[in-house]
Amino acid sequence: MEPMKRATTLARRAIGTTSPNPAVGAVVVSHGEILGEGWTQPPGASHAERVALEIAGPKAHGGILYTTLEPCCIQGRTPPCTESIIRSGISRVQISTIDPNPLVNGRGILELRAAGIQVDIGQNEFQNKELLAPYFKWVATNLPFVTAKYAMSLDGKIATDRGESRWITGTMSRKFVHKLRKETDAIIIGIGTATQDNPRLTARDAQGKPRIHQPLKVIIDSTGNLSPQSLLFQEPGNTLIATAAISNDRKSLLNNSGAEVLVIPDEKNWVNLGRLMGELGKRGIINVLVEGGGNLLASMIQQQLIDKMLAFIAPIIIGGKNSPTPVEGHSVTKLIQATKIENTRTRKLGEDLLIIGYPSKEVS
Ligand code: AOF
Ligand code: ZN
Repeated sequence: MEPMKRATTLARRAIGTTSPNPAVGAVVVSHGEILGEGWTQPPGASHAERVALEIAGPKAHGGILYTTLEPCCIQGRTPPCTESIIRSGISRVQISTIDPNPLVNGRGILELRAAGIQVDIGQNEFQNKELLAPYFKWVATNLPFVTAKYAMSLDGKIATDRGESRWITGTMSRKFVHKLRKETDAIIIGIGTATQDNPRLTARDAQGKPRIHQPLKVIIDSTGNLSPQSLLFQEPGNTLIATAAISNDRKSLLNNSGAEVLVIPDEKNWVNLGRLMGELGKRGIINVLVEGGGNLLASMIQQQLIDKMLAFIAPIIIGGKNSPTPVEGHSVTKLIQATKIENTRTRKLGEDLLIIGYPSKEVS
């Protein structure tokens, strides 16, 4: 495999464990041979480049370092990567994307060049920018990158009229969703979904065992109705309940189950979703996955809070006027007002189809 592509593959392994640090991959190559590989370790531990260089050891001298993000030149929780690159005797560095962190932003490149190292920029930039999109957004706005996902039948239903929804999609789609959960810092669902589906909201490995690193579970529950007996309380991972109003009794009941309760009403006395995003961003959450239901998705879309959409479509027909659909809320009155999804692409997952796209944020 081409080394920069390999570095991107390695970076993927780190997603969901490094926030608010970017997930980076690095490869050290000499005479066409891979000598060391690395990916960003959890906050406070080594960056990708350092890991790869340490594995390569003295043989890195004269070699090429491939990295998905510009090496840092700052003393943060860890020493600057530029320092270890210069010390290693690497003669050339291939950088895919420039670090938007104002403390780095091109200075890493200047430092390497000043030390006589050849630096090339831009290889595989498209793929790595997509991988690093949450970090780029968070650095620019202090807000998380929000992905919404839902699974529906070919006729656009997310459950039968009796509420049965397990399972609409096939095993490959469900595995894909577990990968998404592993890669996110927080999962958001509405109280309707929390009550009806009683999900555990945990990221699990291939054997079904909960992973060490769990996303924050966020429940949008305007009136604080979530049952303290919900399955998600019996699973690993922290829970945050966002409400508009809650009695002290309910609040302490939920606190006693281990949940944090955040009271953030908007003018309609619903949960202020924009403020919630701000709060998550402040906590260093850069990646959020919205898993429904229909009312939450409608509000998120209407408030232009979604950055990326994933629609899984299963080749079954459910039928029925009363079977629920992925986005509820209110219909737009004219088609011209519909939210447009841009840059769509598709993937086949077993018999299911996955449509990926980006909601347009232009004002209509
Ligand atoms: C790299 N390689 O793998 C990552 C980088 O507090 P620290 O020391 O971990 O530094 C955090 C900053 O380092 C972060 O804000 C970003 O600019 C950069 N992340 N840089 O060279 C890596 N994760
Ligand atoms: Zn670094």
